[in-house]
Amino acid sequence: MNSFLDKRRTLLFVLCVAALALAGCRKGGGAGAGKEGKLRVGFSQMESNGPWRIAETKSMRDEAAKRADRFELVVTDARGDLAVQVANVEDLIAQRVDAIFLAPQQEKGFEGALQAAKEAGIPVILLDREVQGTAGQDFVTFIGSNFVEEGKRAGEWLVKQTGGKAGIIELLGTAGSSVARDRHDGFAAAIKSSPDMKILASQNGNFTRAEGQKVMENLIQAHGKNITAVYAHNDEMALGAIQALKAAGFQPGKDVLVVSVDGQKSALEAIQRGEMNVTVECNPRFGPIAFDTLEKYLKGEQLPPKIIVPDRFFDSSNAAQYVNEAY
Ligand code: GYE
Repeated sequence: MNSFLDKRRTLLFVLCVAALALAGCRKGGGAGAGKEGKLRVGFSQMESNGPWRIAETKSMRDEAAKRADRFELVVTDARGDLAVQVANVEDLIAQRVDAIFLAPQQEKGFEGALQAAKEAGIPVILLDREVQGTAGQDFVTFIGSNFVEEGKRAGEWLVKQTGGKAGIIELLGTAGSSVARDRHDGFAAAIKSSPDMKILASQNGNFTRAEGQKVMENLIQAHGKNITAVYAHNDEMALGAIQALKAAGFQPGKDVLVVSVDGQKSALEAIQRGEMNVTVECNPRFGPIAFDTLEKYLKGEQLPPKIIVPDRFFDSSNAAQYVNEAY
């Protein structure tokens, strides 16, 4: 046998194996493929300041763990700072992850980061809040609730319950977030045709319990007994307001009605105690739908610009039924 030919065959074989190995790696996710060819996916969380955010992150981690044969999840937490969150996203791009789930704190500010992701060929799926831009171009799609509808349902309940007459304190969510704007607009639309539904004050409580409580304390000083209802953009602020009302001698849930959004466990418990009246559900458990949507995208399926998750409505008639499954 010709030894020269033998050597050439061996070399060819080695090259083939190397080429196949390379192709295998690329199939596993290109430049960003992580261990064992899994897809490395980033989740940029804006903050972890209450049960809603914690439940959302947990749901994403749990789902990634269920799909561990395919995915590896990298979570970043911007601790409520927009600049930090933009830097987090830029860092995920620099790491060349294969996709990014983004829960953006505010609507504006992500333009540059989204452009960079696009240039790097990294798909971005928005979770729970929106950004300015166009689905299918600046990001893949938005998965979340219809916030205008949430505000509307809260307002409609209050109009019905009060016979169209109330002195309302509105506790707003984080300024510049799509959620705060939409929950305000939906509520305003629902009370518009009832002239005696008066918003005494709308103030930012930043979606946190401590700020909700503080703002409410000040507003009680300013408006006293004219306050007959509180509309809070989330449960944490509503729970803060309840504290302030109790401290000032009010009976929240009775002489001051408390309407909110989210449906966390402590809110359902407050409903059971009669201190909160209703909360419109906003479900934070995005894990399954987020990864299903990413899988669809990877298969090349056409996706709608928005994927709206349905929300339930919790009051004294069903709080006991749902409190155990709440977060
Ligand atoms: O209602 C609130 C959280 O963006 C839909 O943000 C989310 C909202 C949620 O801080 O509790």
